[in-house]
Amino acid sequence: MKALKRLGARRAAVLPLLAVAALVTPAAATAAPDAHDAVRASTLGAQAAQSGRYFGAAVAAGRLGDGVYTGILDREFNAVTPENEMKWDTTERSRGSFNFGPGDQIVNHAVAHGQRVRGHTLVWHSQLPGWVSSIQDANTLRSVMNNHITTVANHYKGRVYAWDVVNEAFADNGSGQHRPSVFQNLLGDGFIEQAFRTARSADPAAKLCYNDYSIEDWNSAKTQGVYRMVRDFKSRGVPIDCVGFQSHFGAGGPPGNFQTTLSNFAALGVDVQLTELDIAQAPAAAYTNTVRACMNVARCTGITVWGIRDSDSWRSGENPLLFDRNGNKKAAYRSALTALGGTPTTQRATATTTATATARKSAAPATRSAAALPSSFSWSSSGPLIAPKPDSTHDIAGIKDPTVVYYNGKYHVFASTARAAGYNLVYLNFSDWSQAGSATHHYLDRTAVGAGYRAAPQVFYNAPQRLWYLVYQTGNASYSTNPDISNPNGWSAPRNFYSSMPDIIRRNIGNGYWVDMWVICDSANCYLFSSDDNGHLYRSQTTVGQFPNGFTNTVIAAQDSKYNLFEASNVYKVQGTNQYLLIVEAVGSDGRRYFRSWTSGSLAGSWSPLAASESNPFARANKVSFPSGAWTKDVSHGEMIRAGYDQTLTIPNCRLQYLYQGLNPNASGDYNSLPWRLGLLTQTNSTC
Ligand code: 9MR
Repeated sequence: MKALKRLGARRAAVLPLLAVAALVTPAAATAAPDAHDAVRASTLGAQAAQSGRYFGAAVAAGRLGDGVYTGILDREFNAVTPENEMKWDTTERSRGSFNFGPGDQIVNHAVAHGQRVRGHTLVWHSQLPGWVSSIQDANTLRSVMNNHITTVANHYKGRVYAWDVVNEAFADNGSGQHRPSVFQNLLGDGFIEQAFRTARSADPAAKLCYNDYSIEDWNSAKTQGVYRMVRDFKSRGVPIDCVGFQSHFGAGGPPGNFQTTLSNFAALGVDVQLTELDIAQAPAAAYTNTVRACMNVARCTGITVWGIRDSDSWRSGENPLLFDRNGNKKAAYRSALTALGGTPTTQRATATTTATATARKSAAPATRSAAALPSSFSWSSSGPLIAPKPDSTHDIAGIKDPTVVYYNGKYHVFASTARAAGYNLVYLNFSDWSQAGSATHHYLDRTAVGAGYRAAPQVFYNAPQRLWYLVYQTGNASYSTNPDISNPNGWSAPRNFYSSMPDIIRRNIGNGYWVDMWVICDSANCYLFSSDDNGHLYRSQTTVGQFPNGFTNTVIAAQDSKYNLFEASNVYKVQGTNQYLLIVEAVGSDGRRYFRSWTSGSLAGSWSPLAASESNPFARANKVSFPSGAWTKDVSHGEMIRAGYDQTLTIPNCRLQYLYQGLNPNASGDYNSLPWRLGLLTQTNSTC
């Protein structure tokens, strides 16, 4: 990111030559920018994410060893619900003795793959151990229930985004009343409220949901009963955030008034979700109608199917899911993806014929998607999506060096703010790229991060520590931590990774600058990369356990001439492969910024060129189409849209997206005052 006086001079010198080319901006004024089109995705989770929603699946811990199963899970879904592993008969089979093993297996998998977890379920009359159902006095049951909720919610705090606090408490008999159960019988109607209040105290950050089946038809007595309860809770301040509609449908799909039901509940001030979707025989039209009902309701924030392949379903005889027994996509899959706004690929669409299924076994979707990255790349760019928002005390000229994670239904972006006086940091979040431009900018110099030189941020969640880290440069390599990424005031004051610049950097930096610190961890170690604007990429190492302390063994990880290996390096794990990707910003022969790329089998290994030259770059303006106008010739410092958000920095293995800084080609002058803007590249040559 560095302000480079010498480069500024160099760019000024080439600008007159570029002026003619810069004017050849095809139809810039007439093409309507459409961020949505630019980011249309080809998997369920990625597409749902474009509208700030999630697409999840019920997961069984016992199937996590099945590669086809996890291949689909990690490619398609960005949320999971443990199918049975968090139920009372597993978590507290005997009183006071808790077993989180199977639930942890699923949560660990989800955290490692950037999937959010819906906790299912804290209080349910079914799958309840005999010792609970045979309790006979209210006081004992109340304390047992409260202790169960508190202990389970505490264990998963920070890792479960929403809980089905109470499941299926209403009767099917047309009364609109609660069903009989040990909870209802001993504690009365108030047990649901009690459960929600206890859950809120145990994990104040988790969303608390009521979950039930056969409440999709607005006219049914059961739906009305649940509606009255939610209305009552909201009016009395009983903590409830969401209602889960299980959506176990017959072949006819959802009732015609399902969307009405969803909007009526949403209007009470709760989010709604489809939590256990499956449809007998999976008719494509029934899936379309179901997904559309959710998409048409702003507060319908996610859909979870109750299993992955038909053979994984609790009603497997009815083939109700999106993938067949071989893991092939069914017609229902394509309906669901299309209804989400995505584009099913032709290649995948052919993968469903049973005649070819056997022959395809070795090339099942999961296997194919785990292919290594290609060796050349082409892209399509959005227009500028994020521009500075100066206020009375922040006269910002450029917004730069973005880092981004998608977490809890939102993109969280941190970036450098640049002005003649120097650099600091800004934070914004939004649920959809089309809203990026209208997001509020929170200036971090007003927080404990502090004023002065802070730039080039990198954000990630340290899952073992359950803590967010913001890494940035201050002259040293610095970081702040925060338990809640969405709270800009939660960041700690800066601390340094090193006591001073490591010797090897001091010896090699020449006239450069020490910039662009980047942390990535594998299962054993964390690595801190940095650049010196002088042709060197450095790498230090510590253990995952010691992080953020103990960075030593600083070495030169890669070197080239100054402008060929300049700055802004990103290092990522490629999802589903044993490949790591390194990209480093270079300065082209035209003075414009572009990226080169390398891969390695290990973070401490040596890097082999992937698309690493000016003629075959990883990302350079001449390999980018600009449907809404060629607004930049620089493809400069940015961040990949990751598949997850934790310290492993995992990115998808296809249809990459890169948030980058670009610049009006006619701009010139002081480097710090250049009008950098942020745009989004989407890979156009991926095979998925
Ligand atoms: O899919 C679950 C199945 O494996 C269990 O045997 C069953 C036991 O009751 O529960 C199934 O999941 C249920 C969910 O937890 C609550 N809503 C109804 C689901 C289907 O029965």
